[in-house]
Amino acid sequence: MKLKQTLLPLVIAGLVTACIGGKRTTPSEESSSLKAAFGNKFLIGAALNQRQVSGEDTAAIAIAKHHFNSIVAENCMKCEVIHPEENRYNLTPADSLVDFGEENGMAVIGHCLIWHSQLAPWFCVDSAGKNVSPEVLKQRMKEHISTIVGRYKGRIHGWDVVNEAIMEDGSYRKTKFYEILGKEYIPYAFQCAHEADPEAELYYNDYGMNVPGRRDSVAALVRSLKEKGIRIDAVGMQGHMGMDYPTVEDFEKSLLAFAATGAKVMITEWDMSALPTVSHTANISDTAAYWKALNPYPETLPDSVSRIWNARMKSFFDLFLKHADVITRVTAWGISDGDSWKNDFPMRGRREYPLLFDRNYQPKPFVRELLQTP
Ligand code: 9MR
Repeated sequence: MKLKQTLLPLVIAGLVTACIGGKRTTPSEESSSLKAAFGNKFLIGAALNQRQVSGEDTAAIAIAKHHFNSIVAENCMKCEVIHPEENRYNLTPADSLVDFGEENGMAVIGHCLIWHSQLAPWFCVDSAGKNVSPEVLKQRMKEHISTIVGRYKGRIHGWDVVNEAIMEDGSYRKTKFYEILGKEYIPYAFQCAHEADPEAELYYNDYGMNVPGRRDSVAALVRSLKEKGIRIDAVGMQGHMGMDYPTVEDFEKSLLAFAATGAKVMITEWDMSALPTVSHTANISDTAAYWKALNPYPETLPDSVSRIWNARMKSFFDLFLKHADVITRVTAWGISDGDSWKNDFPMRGRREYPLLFDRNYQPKPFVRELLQTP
């Protein structure tokens, strides 16, 4: 935090204005940006958190404006935040996000309407804690979706309608929605979203999409929605990656399998852990040793690791460019390393390095390479 504050004026000065030969220029005139370089291929976006939307994290905001032409809500549109009680909506944070995107000419993405996680506790149960009937759940889903989608009608480019509903083995995740409504909750959610804003794009979004079971089942789901005449525009491949997963080849296979359904593909939550994957079942009985394994680079990322990380990120970006005919958006899950959810996963307080900009808001080497800036 201290470092951020000390560097802030410099960073902002560097990013926002430059003085060349007495003429003040904006960053887009002065240097290349991701959106200038790749905006003709696909939307290029980032997830924003509340500190950014509220304007507190000015350095991140400067990066967002300079480099990205799309934003997505990292948390403020999730059910537990936006609709915490049956008769209470908390729309102010989402309003600010949509205003910010609109003021800056960005495609705003809504995330997410129906998800088992970060679901408000009241949503699927009655006052005694028992599952509500199918009719009541459908009524609640309709009310939730039509209120939120309807509020931003015409202002949101597209919605993650259903998030993370399919397991690795291809079966449906046994969420409350599934328990009460069966598979039909998915087409129903898409239908409600479409009715609330017929112009908005609609997406199915999931992680670990390289896994064959999930790949096949998601492709089948998209086909069945299309056969029913239900709008689905794209499959969101979240793209939470690590140093050892997925392979570019497996990721490409899934990308092509989704494109073969006729839907577009979006890379919706891109980041790559730079830390070794530590298995939950790792046989480390000593807590200190386990913590060290989880948090191996508490000061800085070693050059040797950084080189591999950057090469891997570049390979994936090259893959996205190769398939720019079917990929309509690439979105990073955050702006700079310090903000990433990965610092707290699977344990709080790790030092992670997963995003396109480092803790000092500087572009990583592969980003500079993409922009051909030294
Ligand atoms: O980045 C989000 C983090 O701030 C939240 O605490 C977390 C809660 O589940 O959700 C994170 O975002 C998730 C996204 O909404 C859906 N895909 C997985 C993302 C990382 O967990």
